[in-house]
Order: sequence, then C-alpha cells, then structure tokens
Amino acid sequence: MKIGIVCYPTFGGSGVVATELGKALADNGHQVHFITYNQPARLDFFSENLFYHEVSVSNYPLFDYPPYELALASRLVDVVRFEKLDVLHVHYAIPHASAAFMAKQILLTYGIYIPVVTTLHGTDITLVGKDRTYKPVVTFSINKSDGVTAVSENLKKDTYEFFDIENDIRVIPNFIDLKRFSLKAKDHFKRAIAPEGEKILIHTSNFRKVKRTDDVVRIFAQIREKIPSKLLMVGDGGERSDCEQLCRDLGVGDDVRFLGKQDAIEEILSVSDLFLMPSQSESFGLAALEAMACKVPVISSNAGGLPELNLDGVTGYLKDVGDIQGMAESAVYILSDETRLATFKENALARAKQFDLSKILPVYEKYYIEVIEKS
Ligand code: GMT
Repeated sequence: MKIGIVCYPTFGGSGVVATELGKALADNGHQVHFITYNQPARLDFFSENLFYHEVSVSNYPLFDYPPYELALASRLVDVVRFEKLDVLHVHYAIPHASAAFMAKQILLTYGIYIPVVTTLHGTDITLVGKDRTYKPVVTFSINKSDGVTAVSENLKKDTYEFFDIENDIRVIPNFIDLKRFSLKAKDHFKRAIAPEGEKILIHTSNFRKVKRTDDVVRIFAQIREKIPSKLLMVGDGGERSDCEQLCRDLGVGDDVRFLGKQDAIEEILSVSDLFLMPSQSESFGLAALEAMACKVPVISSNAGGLPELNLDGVTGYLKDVGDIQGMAESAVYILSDETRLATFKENALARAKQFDLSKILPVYEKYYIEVIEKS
C-alpha cells in the first residue's frame, strides 16, 4: 500500500506512535509518506520506502495566525495526487482530521477518492477536543472519516460520551518495539546515579499540568522517608520549573535529577526500579508501556485507559488521581522486598509483550484494507 501519515512531528505520544507505525509499515514493504511541518523526531534513518513531505506555512503581515490547516490540506492534495496514495492516516484529530476532510473534498474535483483514517490519541478528545472552540469541527471531521481508531476502550467511550459520533470507532492500542525497548546493561550509569545502591524512581513526560508532575515529587518525598532512593525526571515542559522549586521546598533536591529531553530513553529506564505516572487523564500511557518493556513496574493513577495497561497488584498499582499517600505506600510495598520487586518486574515485561509491535502492526494493515475496500 501507499500510505500517507499526518502527525505532530514531536516527542509527544501521538507523534511517536505515528512515526513508529510508519517505520514498521515501511519495513513491511509499504510505501510510507509523512506529511508534516518538521521531520518527525523519531524518523532518524534512511529507508527506500520512507518519504517526508514538509508542510511550509507562508506568513504574511496580515496573518496574526498563519493558517497551518490550509497549508496542510493543500500539501495533502498534492501528495495524494502525485504519489498516488491509497489511504491517508491522520494522528490526533486537531487539526489533522479536518485538514484531511478538506483535502478529500478538493481531490474529488480531480476524480480521486482518498479514504481517511483518523486515530484519536487522548487530549484531542479529553482536553482540547471537547473545548467548545473546537467541538463542532472535531465532531464533524470524526464523522466524515472513513475509519476511526482510538488507542483504548476508555478513549472510545469518552469520544462517544463527549461528541455526537455516528461512526464506528475501532480500538487499536498503542504498541512497543521490544527490539528497541528492552533491559540494557547500564550498571555504570546506575552506580553513578545511585552510588549507595539507592532505589531509582523515574517519571517521563512533557511536564504538562495533566501529568501532575508535582504529585510525582510529593510521592517521591514520601517514599524517600522510608527507602533510600533517587528520582529521575525526564522530559521538559511548562511545569518543570515549578517542579524544581517544589523539590527545593520539600528538601529533596539533592536526590532528584532533571534530565530534560532524552533520545535513548530505554537506557535510562534500564537503570530504574519503578515508574511514576499519577496523571489526571491518560488515554493509554505509552510512557508507562515503554517502562514496562524495560522491566520497570508502574505506580499510576487509575485515570482513562491506564487500567487497560497497568494491572493492579500485578504490574504495579493504580490509585485514585491525587492519592499521593496511596501511591507512595504502594511504591514502598514493592520496593521494600527484593523478591517482590523482581516479580513485579517480570510481570511488567510479560504485560508489555502483549503490546508488541508484531501483534499490533497487522491489525492496522487489516484495518487499512477494510477501509479502502469499503470506500
Ligand atoms: O501525553 C501527552 O500529553 C502527549 C499525548 C499526545 O497526543 O502526543 O499523548 C497521548 O497519546 C499517547 C499515544 O497514543 C497516549 O499514550 C497518551 O496516553 C496520550 N496522553 C493523554 O491522554 C494525556
């Protein structure tokens, strides 16, 4: 197949899923065309089946807001026409699904019907999408897509609840490439971070409010009272400086390291004992799946799709959003017994294997064929 992929080219979950999917499809012999405003962050190697088409937005003094959606729609028209694509797969509804709809209408004037698959990732529904500013367009463009997928049952349920959706939504969960995400031997790094054999806790995110990064620090402060430990904070975003200040206020600054954005996340996960994800909402929790693939159990909130990934008492624990004490107690329970910790680590990996790329890729391929055939 010739597949066009539209996504945010950043380290965010939806961009990562879209890029990893495109790379895997290309490996499987499909021709994959990424259409976005920057080279996707994880599109870092050459393959004869991978193409990148940049969307450039011309700016004029008249525009307070450069119209990216129009530039994207125009680029989609060109790429579909000249590369003869079979299907367009847009990740994150806003503004990709509506740009794809516009491109689809324009392409009809050339006698071309391009089926569009929209994948809903989370905040495009739970935060941004249901904002009145965007709701009518999001509803319309989901209903006009030829296929719609959501990354968890919970996100599917939320989408039907918040919007007037007539289309079927297929759940295709996030996936992990276990060839890349696996436990790496990084003992020298572990010794450098935790020279006295302290336990290592980790959080990775984009430091947005929805991630409740201040809860991460508070949970850690309680764990540290019971168990010698260190915290690694990976990623960057709006909440980071408040979070750093909170570490100083709570007197835990010396035991917390802010590492910023990192590429080789699997290496940092490999030295970690426990992952903290106390999010306010989380449609799936790809970062937790990456941790589990590196044998790191997860203490998370029970928000959104997290219970579909993290199994309470098996791969970690789930607590209500904001239950800092409960999360800290569960962490101490796991970390205070080496045999118990080892069992949770094995369980985390076993669970991650159920989301291996080799299992999810054929599901997407079959879905494309189904959508193309019915269009
Ligand atoms: O987590 C983020 O804020 C980034 C966001 C995105 O769209 O880039 O992630 C969402 O999509 C991921 C991939 O499908 C999911 O694993 C994340 O759970 C989801 N984030 C939220 O729902 C907050």
